[in-house]
Amino acid sequence: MGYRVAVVGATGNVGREMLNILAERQFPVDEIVALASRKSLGSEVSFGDRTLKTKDLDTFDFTGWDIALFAVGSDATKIYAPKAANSGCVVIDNSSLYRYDADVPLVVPEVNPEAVEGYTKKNIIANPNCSTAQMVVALKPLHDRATIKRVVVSTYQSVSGAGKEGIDELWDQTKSIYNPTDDKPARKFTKQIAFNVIPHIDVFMDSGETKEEWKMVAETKKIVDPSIKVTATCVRVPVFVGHSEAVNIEFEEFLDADEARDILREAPGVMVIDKRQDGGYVTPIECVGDYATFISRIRQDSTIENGINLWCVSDNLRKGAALNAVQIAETLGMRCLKKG
Ligand code: 11C
Repeated sequence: MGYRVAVVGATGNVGREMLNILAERQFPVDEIVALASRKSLGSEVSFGDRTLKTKDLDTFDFTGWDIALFAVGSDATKIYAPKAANSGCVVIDNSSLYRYDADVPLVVPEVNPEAVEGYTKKNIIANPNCSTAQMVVALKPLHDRATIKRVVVSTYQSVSGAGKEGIDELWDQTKSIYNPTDDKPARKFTKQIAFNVIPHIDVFMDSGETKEEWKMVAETKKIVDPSIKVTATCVRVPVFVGHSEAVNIEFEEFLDADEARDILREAPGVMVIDKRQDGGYVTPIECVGDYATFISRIRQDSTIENGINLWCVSDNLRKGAALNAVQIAETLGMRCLKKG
């Protein structure tokens, strides 16, 4: 016996990946429905070797459905997630709307699987931001060994983090560089993204940091440990899929780089590729379609007493969004909503 599962926002990049991953991982589904806004109504999406016709989110009745994976923006989530949750369906939400709500668990199953049990307060579980998800998978096993004091992270985030419009803008601008008569001004991003980098993701806050940077701080504290200090600089780069991060970690205790590498090799969800030679590290193009968080360039930071530097890369549409949501559903099923 399996679950009745709804995917909300099924025609978007993340919604499609949710359907792919549910099928790939053979999530025990008795019935599945793909929901979308009225403008995408009737479009078809794949679920394994089946084709699903999308249904109207606005009129859908969630009563009797077990789990809804939400991949729509915060505005639509605000309307439809409470509707689903109040009908008894557990919402796993990829937007940022509920992440910082004390009554909603924020879960990365390799890090804080036990937190899913807190879903009962609102019938909602939040999925973190993509740049946080991959980083905490790497931080947690190191924190357990040597207690992290402070993290300094710089991100190199792909345009797919900004949705289909971000992907289209990089593609169109890149083509227009070779065909200057077909000028494609920046729309989604605030500056040209083709052959450029932009130190700005999400809105600016009064502090001068961006919301993306703030999210990495707040979410790491909520998922791993509130005592960890994090400072982030988030940068958009002209890469289609795969976020990369240069992470500097300061610990309470000394941690040798070789030991850190051994710990990470054993850590759930982590793949270490760290050969200390030309090409012996991972770049985003190599992680597309994969489940793992890849770690390379593990080395001592000799400028501080107990420091390690590393390079962390993952598929932002998978571990950063759809995969993590499906893993939450699996964890919820194992711990709370057992079937059969
Ligand atoms: C980006 N990380 O790369 C963002 C996308 O809070 O879920 C995901 C935003 C979020 O633009």
